[in-house]
Amino acid sequence: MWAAFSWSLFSLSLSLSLPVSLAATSPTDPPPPPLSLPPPHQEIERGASYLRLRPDRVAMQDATAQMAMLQFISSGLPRVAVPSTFHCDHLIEGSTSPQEDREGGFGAEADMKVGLKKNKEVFDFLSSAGAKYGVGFWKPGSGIIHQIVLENYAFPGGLMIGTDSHTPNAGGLGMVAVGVGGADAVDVMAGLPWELKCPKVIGVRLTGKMSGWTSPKDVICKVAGILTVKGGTGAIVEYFGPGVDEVSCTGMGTICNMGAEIGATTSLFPYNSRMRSYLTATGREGMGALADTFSGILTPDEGARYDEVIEIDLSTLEPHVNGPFTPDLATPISQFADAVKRAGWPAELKAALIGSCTNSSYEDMQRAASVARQALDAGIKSQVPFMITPGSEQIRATIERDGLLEVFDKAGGTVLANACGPCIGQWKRTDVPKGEANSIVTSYNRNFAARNDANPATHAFVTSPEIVTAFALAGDLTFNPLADKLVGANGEEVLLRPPQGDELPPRGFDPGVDTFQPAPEDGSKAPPVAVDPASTRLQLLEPFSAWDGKDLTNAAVLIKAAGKCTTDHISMAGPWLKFRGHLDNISNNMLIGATNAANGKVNAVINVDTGVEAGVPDTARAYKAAGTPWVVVGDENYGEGSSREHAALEPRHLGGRAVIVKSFARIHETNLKKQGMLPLTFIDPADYDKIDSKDRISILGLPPVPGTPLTLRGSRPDGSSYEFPVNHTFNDNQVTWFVAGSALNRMKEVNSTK
Ligand code: MIC
Ligand code: SF4
Repeated sequence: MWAAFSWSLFSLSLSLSLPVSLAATSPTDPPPPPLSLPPPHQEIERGASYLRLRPDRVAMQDATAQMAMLQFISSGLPRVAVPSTFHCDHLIEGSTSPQEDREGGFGAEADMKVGLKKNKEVFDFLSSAGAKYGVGFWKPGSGIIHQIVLENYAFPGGLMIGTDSHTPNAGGLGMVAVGVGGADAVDVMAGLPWELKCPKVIGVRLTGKMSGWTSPKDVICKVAGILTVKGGTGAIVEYFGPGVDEVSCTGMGTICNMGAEIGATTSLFPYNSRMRSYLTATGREGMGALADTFSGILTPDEGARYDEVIEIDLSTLEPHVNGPFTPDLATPISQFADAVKRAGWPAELKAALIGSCTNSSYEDMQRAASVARQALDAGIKSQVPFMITPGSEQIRATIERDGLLEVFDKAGGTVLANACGPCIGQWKRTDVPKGEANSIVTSYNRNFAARNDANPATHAFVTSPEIVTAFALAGDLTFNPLADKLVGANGEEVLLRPPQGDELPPRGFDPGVDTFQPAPEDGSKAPPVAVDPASTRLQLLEPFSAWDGKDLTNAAVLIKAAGKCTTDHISMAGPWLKFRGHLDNISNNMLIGATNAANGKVNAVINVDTGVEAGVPDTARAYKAAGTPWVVVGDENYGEGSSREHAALEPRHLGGRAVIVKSFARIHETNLKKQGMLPLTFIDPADYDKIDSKDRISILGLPPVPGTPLTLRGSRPDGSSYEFPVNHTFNDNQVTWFVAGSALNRMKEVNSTK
């Protein structure tokens, strides 16, 4: 594995002025010809040059893997070129109260039964595609992609991509791990170099020592508050300084995981003894020994050059609670009760949820259980539904063996399946009607409106598992566990002691049930992968048409979106996850969460051809049928959040041509380019105000020429018009995707000439 080491990043160090930060160095053993280098002697410029990299591995979760695999199948290639895995985690729904379809049961076992039945077709598809094309298959129940990767595949100095925005979780083990759309994964699985704009490097210098209630989660909650949801865009966030060694390996994973919430390309920690212990505990002693011998190049040089440095003193860092509705609204716990009262957020807590890929380590679970145990001793139980999601079967089995699950159970907790569940809106919640304002608190990472339970009035807050547990016991968000007391069964007041937890299980990990299906050496004998043409869940892809060679003229503005427009607004998850393998069906959710700037409503736009008001997907379909091209106009950080390429495929499928916004989130911008769309940005953000949704838009100067803006011309209904330049970030290679109609079309063109 080390021979395929990420020499690709190493090559950066050749061009960047030394000494370099860790993000720009990685060992090579020995380096193959560095594909990532531009022609000899050309400088690599952070934030500007495109790198062509060779990742060591690809990981895909079930909700994004379907589309990635459908694209891979249509490329006609026989087998993936790099080690790759599927993880069945997003499609299992979690229930927290008795449900009819679960024969009156709820929780892990009941949910798994229903999940397996409901998603059989998709799991069978992934399992058979894995066998045919050489992709390892982690069965439903095995756990959440990032936890499995950390436990099995991540290694210091490696480079991987994953079709999920929280792939950077592996940075906790010193791996450069980047979240991408499915089309990027297809490139890598096809053996092509993977293209990435050379990131800038933001350094976060940690000093001091954490204690008491403060945990790694608070580091990233604090960083999110400083950098905001777009502050990490185009950057690797690299942690360094003496405080780094105070954080456990899984804690570093938590910090890197939630770097996705600030839009960072990835986050990374230098190799240290905490990683070494984790490698040993997860059965990778040999890898640890090897990493030791390379430690010099897995740690930053003295005086490394960072583009920006943030200082965090762990000794004074308070626990933080972030939210509601955005992960960068960070409030220290000492000020949180006031913030709740001042903002009028519902103080009564309705549900508390711990676990997920972000926070389900052994240490997390022990610290949460240590809080619950103290409450139990005082006769106090959770005041609200309290859910625990183990990140993997290994974690579940280990915390069961060590008695932690019993503690949670006695405190009134429900253990959910080893899967994403409520984190991705797969939550069969019945206690609060849709539209009713209420508060929930989770140890997850994202809290956009409607994400967990499809209720836009739910105020979701994110914090550490131990603070979530304390809130669950109080049932009230104005409770500060560091200062306020609970009342025990005997009427006596109890002040909770700070949580305790072992970094790693003293008795070692219990692997639990074996849930992995390796890919056979030779897939050619495996049966072909069948997709039923009548299926509502899976649909083979039709290639998009090539560019017609003309400028885009007189396009309608399908929607001018106002404010936050994340991938959850563009292609909602939850109930729509079931259509992730069927482009036409999932397109019925396109932009239904976005707010129309013209009327302040969601999913209500005027068709400018007919004057009829209808839902966004219906209107798009009407334009497509009438041959009217359309564009989307949007605000800042458009496409923030998930890596889901459906947010780009859907507009392309329904006849969209361009998305013109103030700024993009990285993965979404790439996804749009890959599918043959034009992602464009206003050079002057005030130009956003010039466009009215009744105008007709032309984009002149196509195809895009690298480095040269395009021209946007708007024609108003009264016959007047306006013009301004708009930026794009296409490079020469990406222009070929636009011309061919998609990156996949281009790949096929190139393959056919070989
Ligand atoms: C998420 O956390 O938003 C998800 C669900 O894991 C997504 C992937 C998806 O939409 O399938 C992500 O983060 O990329
Ligand atoms: Fe799953 Fe949530 Fe992690 Fe995304 S953030 S991979 S939905 S657990």
